Amino acid sequence: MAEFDAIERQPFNRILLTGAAGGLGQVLRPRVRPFARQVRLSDISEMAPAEGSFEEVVTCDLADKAGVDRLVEGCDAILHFGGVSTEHAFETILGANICGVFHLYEAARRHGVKRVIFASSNHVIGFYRQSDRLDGLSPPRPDSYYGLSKAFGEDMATFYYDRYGIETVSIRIGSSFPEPQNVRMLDTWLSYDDLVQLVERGLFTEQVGHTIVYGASANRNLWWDNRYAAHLGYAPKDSSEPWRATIEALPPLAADDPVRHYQGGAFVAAGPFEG
Ligand code: NAI
Ligand code: 15L
Repeated sequence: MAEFDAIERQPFNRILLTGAAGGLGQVLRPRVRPFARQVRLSDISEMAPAEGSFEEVVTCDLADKAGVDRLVEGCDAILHFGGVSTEHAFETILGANICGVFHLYEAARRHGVKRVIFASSNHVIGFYRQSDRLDGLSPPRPDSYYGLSKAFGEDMATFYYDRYGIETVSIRIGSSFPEPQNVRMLDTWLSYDDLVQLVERGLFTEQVGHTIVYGASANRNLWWDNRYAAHLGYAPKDSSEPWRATIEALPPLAADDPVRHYQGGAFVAAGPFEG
């Protein structure tokens, strides 16, 4: 939206980007520079030393409460992209995603952070059928421990807004990769440019409370209605359509493959995790 782009806005003083060494973290790292005077990059993995004085690197495990408290100090906004990003045993998800999101909001409260962008996931609603049409008020149907952890993160965001006034935009990201990889991703794909647009609008839109927005590009079949996030003015520019012919020419999936039936695709069939 032209009006949004034209708004005079103050960049944040220091934005924290968790998960900075990950796939989306590496995409966001150069693209959040205009949003803040300084960017603090963090991950559990080591990263190459930052270039330029506007970047700093702090290695931190999200499961470490005291470490996360130090990590957040001095920041005025957080892009929370760190954590376990696929399905695993509950015990693996627990520290990084469940304790991690609590540590992050508690540190945000202690250090006066007012805005968080939470990388939530379509796996919060992954057990819905692909024929279902959802909006931001549709009840969660997590498809995995991973999806449960993202639902918990969204609830954490609601609680910290209601109790402490910390505002969050939770982006229920579909599939954000350079290109869609299968028939499901023709519907769930989110281009990197559209992801950055969502992050920017999440950071700079006034009064978001806790807003849940679905992160998909302008794909032909949209499962998700963003009417309750209309105040963000998200207007996706990309579409999966240029990849349709290539993907539809791939060998067909089995008739009962969950990738064909469930919004969360293969995640609905992961586990159990025993022994
Ligand atoms: P990724 O797995 O490439 O990146 C996640 C990063 O978090 C990694 O660099 C990892 O080292 C770090 N991490 C893991 N455990 C940690 C811990 N205990 N403490 C600190 N850092 C830890 O995932 P990707 O694709 O970059 O996703 C980023 C975020 O977006 C994740 O939260 C993921 O759940 C979410 N998301 C991504 C989607 C996608 O299509 N790429 C779709 C939906 C959600
Ligand atoms: C996610 O939440 C994952 O982080 C990502 O790796 C993909 O699996 C994506 O969802 C998806 O559903 O395609």
